[in-house]
Amino acid sequence: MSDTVLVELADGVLSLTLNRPEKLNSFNEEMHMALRAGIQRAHDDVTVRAVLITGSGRGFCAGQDLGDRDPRKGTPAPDLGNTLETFYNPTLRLIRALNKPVICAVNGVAAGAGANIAIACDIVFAAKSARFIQAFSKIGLIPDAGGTFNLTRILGEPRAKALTMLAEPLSAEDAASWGLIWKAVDDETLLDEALATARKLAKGATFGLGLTKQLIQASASNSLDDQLDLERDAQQKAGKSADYAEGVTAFLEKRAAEFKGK
Ligand code: LHQ
Repeated sequence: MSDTVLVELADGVLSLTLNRPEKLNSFNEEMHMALRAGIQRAHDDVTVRAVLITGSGRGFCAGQDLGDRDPRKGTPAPDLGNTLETFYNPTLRLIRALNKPVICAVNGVAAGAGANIAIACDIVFAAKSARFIQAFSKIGLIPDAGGTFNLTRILGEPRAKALTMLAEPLSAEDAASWGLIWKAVDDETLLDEALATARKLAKGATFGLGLTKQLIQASASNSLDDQLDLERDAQQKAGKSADYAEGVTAFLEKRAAEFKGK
């Protein structure tokens, strides 16, 4: 098992900690595969009801490890399309397809694909000292890992274009006030707050949360009519879930619900 991602399962929360701190947790192939395996486990393991992604050390993730493809080595130009298809895109798709909440605790700088992986998570907390940098333009690349999709939809064209073309750092507090993340919190409380949220969700009606996530994601490319149809179908499923029966029963019995995520 690789130590480039630390994996821990407790209280229904699978914590995945990017762990190459000396390189600000930038991605090499090993860390890609370890993160992918962690998220795949969240798909496969019914005892996992929420995921928390964070980084060790002072950074969250500085994107691709640029030392991995050193142009000074004189090797032919790499096929970065293939890198995306092989490593980044499957992970992005897995995070979005996972029918369980993915919480991200951005503990420090998030640059390049590291920023865009964070933004692709469902609920993003960031330490007030963290910065988000669309670093791609500084090295002649385009914003990947879903950046052109998510930034444009969340921020609109003017801010998406300026952020990506200028590659200026965006503070955690500005990211929160722009709606790019959920909350900027004190550095000292980041992990506790993110973990408490993950634990709360893991105890929640996760069957319905999974449906909610998929509906909200689908809305970006749907008409209102399409979306109303999807809501009808999803509510039909939710209404047949054990979580719904338990939620209503607990309400009527004036007690806390015990959801099972089914
Ligand atoms: C790093 C890195 C790094 C290696 C810090 N690699 N060592 C997809 C397809 C395929 C290929 C290309 O990329 C992509 C997607 C992408 O992600 S492209 C964007 C790649 N990332 C970047 O361009 C960011 C590069 N890093 C930085 O600009 C800075 O390090 C930031 C602004 C993130 C942090 O700055 P500082 O806080 O001043 O830290 P630092 O620069 O001193 O970094 C600390 C160490 O981490 C340092 O190593 P050293 O041995 O000198 O202590 C850096 O070399 C290393 N490091 N990022 N991406």
